[in-house]
Amino acid sequence: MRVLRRTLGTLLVLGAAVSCTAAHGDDAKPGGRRPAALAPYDRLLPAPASARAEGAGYAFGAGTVIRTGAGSGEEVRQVGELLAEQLRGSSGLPLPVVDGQEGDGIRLLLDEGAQELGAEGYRLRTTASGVTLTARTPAGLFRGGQTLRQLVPVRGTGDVPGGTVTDAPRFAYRGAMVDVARHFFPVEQVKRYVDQLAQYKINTLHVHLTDDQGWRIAIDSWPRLAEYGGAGEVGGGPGGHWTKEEYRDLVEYAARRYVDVVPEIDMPGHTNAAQASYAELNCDGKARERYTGVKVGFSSLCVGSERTYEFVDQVLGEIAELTPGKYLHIGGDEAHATPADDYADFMDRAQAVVARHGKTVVAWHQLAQGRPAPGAVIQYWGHDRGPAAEKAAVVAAAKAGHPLILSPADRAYLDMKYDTTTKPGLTWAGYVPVERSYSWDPGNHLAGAPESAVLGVEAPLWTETISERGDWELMAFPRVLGLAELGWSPAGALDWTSYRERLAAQGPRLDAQEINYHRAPDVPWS
Ligand code: NGO
Repeated sequence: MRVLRRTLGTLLVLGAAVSCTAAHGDDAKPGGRRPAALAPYDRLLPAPASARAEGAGYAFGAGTVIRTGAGSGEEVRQVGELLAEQLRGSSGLPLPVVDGQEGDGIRLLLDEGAQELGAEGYRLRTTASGVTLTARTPAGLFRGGQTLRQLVPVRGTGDVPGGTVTDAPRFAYRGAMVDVARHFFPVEQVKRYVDQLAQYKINTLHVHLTDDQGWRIAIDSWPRLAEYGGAGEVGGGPGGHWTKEEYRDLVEYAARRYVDVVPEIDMPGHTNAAQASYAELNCDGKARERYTGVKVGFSSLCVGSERTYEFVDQVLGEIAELTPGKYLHIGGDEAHATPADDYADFMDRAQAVVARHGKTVVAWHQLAQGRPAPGAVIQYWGHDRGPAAEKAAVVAAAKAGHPLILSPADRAYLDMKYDTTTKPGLTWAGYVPVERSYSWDPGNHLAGAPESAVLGVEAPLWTETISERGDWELMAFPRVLGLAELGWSPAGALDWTSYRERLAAQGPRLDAQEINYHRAPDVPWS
């Protein structure tokens, strides 16, 4: 399967290269030929494992219905309803969802025996009589539906060209993170992002819920965390927090799009908001002032106090209870105010708490220099010029069997400025233009870490400098699409020259969705 996929990926890249040559005589922009000229199956983003145009197409129009197999169950029906809703939005068609596979239209077919498609893969086949999506799971049908959205016109109706896509992800974990602690954002904004991400097959949303500047999730046993610790943010704005109802609603909304929500409670540093809310969390018994600046590394829970571990247990218990997914992120980054031995002791106990609540730990890569518990997932956020000792510890952890999530700050951090002209953002990991954020291979990025240890990739959006939706989208788009492709597409399909054309072809789609994306000069937007 792997070899087959690699070959197919190469074919696809070859296809793109051939089209490029053919376009030389065109009135192409310096960056390449006009993206609109790319054939629909060459335009897909993320690039599928294999795609071939062949035969007659299907006229997607007023008569189109969506068929979910009789007896395939409520979940497939829901996938059909959601796909209908999404396609109605762009086409204006009625698109009723009906039972039964007989007849023309868009058919969703669950085939539990299709082992080769895995947990999220799908096959999409278009002929004159319709489009058939086949998958082993409802998640696979949903992912295939997102591919179909890219094969229909951005607006209105028209032909879906004949052809076949057979597709499955390279990595199981394809994430994006949002920091709602530095600046508060309502759940509605996060849902909008989930929709934007799910269409590019991202399957995990990591929410950074707590930091020095704010605590954003209600905890019943420690109510002042959100009520007091949440009432502020960077720059002195009012802040805010999510109720448990709002959080559950977000989790459910994301789940319907096959996006898993991973909550993060950052510890033992990045805890000033908690220490301001409760005096007893401080070794000197004195509550801290709320903090509205952007410094890091100054706060620490009181590692020697048993009360701290009651806090950790109760908070993580309530968070675990809100979390259907298996992962719970406990931060662990930049605990500069916690001595190294204390850090390792604290993280031992915090990891044990996570296990007791039935979840798997995810932590930032500093945990690798402590004592990661068996199975703990390490999230690497270093960069090319970062300390060798840190990288070595991450590589050693990977070799010892710890899965890795890769978020190299000089590639995957969406809060790094693109270039000198970018208004929001930071530069501590350097500028990250679109090409740089795309041009790396997660399979061999960390020299010495085996590809088999790589669970996937994640694009974090930190919000020290981001307080409104426009800037959020400007920083995330289009770079997050590149991360989506790095997580999904076979290694053989990763190619900047082909990618930037496919990315340019997404422009009208991003426009239609009113996404405020950066018109990066290295991409030949039409
Ligand atoms: C670091 C730091 C965060 C900052 C971010 C800004 C990690 C894991 N800890 O990343 O607190 O917000 O950089 O880019």
